[in-house]
Amino acid sequence: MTATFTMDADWLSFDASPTKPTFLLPAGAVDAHCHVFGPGSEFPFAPERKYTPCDAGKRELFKLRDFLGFERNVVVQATCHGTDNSAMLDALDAAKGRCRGVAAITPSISAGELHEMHDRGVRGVRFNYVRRLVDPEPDRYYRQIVDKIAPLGWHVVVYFEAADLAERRDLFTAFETQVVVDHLGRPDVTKSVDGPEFSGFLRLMEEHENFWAKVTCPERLSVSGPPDFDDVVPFARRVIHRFPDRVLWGTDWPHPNLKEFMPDDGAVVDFVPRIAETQVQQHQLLVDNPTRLYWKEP
Ligand code: 0GY
Repeated sequence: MTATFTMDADWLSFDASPTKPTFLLPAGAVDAHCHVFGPGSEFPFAPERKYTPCDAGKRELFKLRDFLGFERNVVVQATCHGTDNSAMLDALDAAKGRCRGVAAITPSISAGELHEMHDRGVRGVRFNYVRRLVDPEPDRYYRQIVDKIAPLGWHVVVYFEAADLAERRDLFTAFETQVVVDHLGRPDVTKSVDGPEFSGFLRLMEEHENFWAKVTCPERLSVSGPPDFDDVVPFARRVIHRFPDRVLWGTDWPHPNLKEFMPDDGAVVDFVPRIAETQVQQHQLLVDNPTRLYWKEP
């Protein structure tokens, strides 16, 4: 029997008619943070999920990729699919080399399953510590996974709230893989960019050359809000300026769990030149860095 799902009553669906960005993406640009949701009838959502989204499958993702001017995507497994990576892997297969994936796995995964995922384009795993999305596991759970993926040259993507970094710092810095921090480590942008909290994050990147940051999701981090997200700009600029070869960028389409408004993905792309101010920075952010992390064999 085909599963049917009803999206949450307060779910905001992605904008199906975005505007064309004014910013012309460089050739080879990668949307390095996006998701696929279902469709639920084909790829059922996980029983343990904390939200039920709208369907947002690979066809819509590829249509958006072409419309905005990206060449490639990195599809990050979303928590609504738990550790069943089928929808993400199906998108990778369909994209024929133009998509890489970041999976969610358990420590019991076999070497055979990992190698199959690698062949299909997976290059990392995501550890999510955001409690409204998952119930985090004990540290040894994540260490066991890292031991399994490190030999494949995969990296770890970590998603956490800024206030939780102190508690996880020792765990993360012990990982010998590359470590990519989602959404600038979710800073409180009402605080100073020079304040102790964000300085601590910058120090983490300074002291650990295997750490990368996604300078993504102004719409999630901003308190001043749309259309300009001005309060996020100094945080993103600071990271790009200090670590130009360790930053990634993506749309975060289909923008899960936004409750107030849904961004226009054309405007999302137009945010890039506000945070990466030179053509050199833009090329590193959109082309060189994601290509190195996801398309080059280690
Ligand atoms: C994001 C952010 C969110 C959701 C997820 O996997 C997810 O469910 O990542 C969020 O709600 O903050 O990166 O898409």
